[in-house]
Amino acid sequence: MSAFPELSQLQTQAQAELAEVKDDRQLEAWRIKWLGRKGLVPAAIKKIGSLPKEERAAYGQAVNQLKQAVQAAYEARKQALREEAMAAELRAEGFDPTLPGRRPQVGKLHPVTATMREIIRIFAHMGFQVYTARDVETDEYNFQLLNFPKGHPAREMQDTFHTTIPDVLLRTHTSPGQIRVMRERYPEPIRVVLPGKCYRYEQVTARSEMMFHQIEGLAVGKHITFADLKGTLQAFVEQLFGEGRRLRFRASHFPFTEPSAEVDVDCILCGGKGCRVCKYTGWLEILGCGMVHPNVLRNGGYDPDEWTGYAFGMGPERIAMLLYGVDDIRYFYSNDVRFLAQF
Ligand code: 2NM
Repeated sequence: MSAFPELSQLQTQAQAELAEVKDDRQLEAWRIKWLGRKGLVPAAIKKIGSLPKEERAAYGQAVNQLKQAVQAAYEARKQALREEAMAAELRAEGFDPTLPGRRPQVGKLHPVTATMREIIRIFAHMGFQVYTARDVETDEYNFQLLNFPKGHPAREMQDTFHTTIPDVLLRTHTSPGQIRVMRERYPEPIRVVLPGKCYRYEQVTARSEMMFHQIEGLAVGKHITFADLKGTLQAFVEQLFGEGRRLRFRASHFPFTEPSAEVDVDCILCGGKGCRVCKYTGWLEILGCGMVHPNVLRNGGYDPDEWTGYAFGMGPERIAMLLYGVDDIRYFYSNDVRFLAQF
């Protein structure tokens, strides 16, 4: 640059004037004077044309450097002015951006919800769809179509919440949804799980609440057997409680399945040796199941001479109690954050 002292001087002057710029308006005036179409820098560039040929290359390089330096100085000043303006605005508002942030409290899933989602995830991976049915049901769907005729003792056992409308009630189990699925899907084969709330008018104790959840499963097809049920439940239990878990099927009775069974898993705490959790039996009861009763298949629209099916049902609260070592179901619904925050 020393070869063209007039260019060095231009740059020095431009920078000196830029340092005096205090606001956007002055900055714009400076830009027009130095970089504008008729500004001093473009004028210096135009001078190339009037120089002898031998000097043009060296001058062109020098003037180009000048232009870039002046432009960079302009951008830097513009950015600095913007930051000063922002800082002034924040100071005026009394806002200090250097203070540490306040973390918002983030909630988490209720342990029963987390358990239900895990159970649903496992069945979804085995090809089961999720079907969400209504909580308010009719006597017909909640009992009659499930092979609980009027006067059946199981109906009195499940003390029911009735509404002011005759024969309209809160479902006592998620099973009425099974009839709805069958009536909707016939004549397709079915593989669904039905999660949801159930209601029973009974004494609240460490083991039972008036509102609780169920997850039921249903498979209907042309060749479904009890062996399919056993294999599906074995796979489910191993994913939920760990590989190598042993299952025990005990003969039982439900109105909507025949044959019926209750299923135990070897105690997840002691592995079967016997402890307080399994009441020294080595086994934990975790679900009920069976082959769908011919009457129930027929009520769903499926001819039991052509179709078979299995069904199962479990209580997510009970499973959450086993998974998390909770010994009283009432903790789940007492809304004590000290309890809920542990999971
Ligand atoms: C259980 C146990 C055994 C069940 C049966 C049906 C239906 F409607 F398909 F027949 N739904 N759920 C069932 C069977 C439920 O819960 C402990």
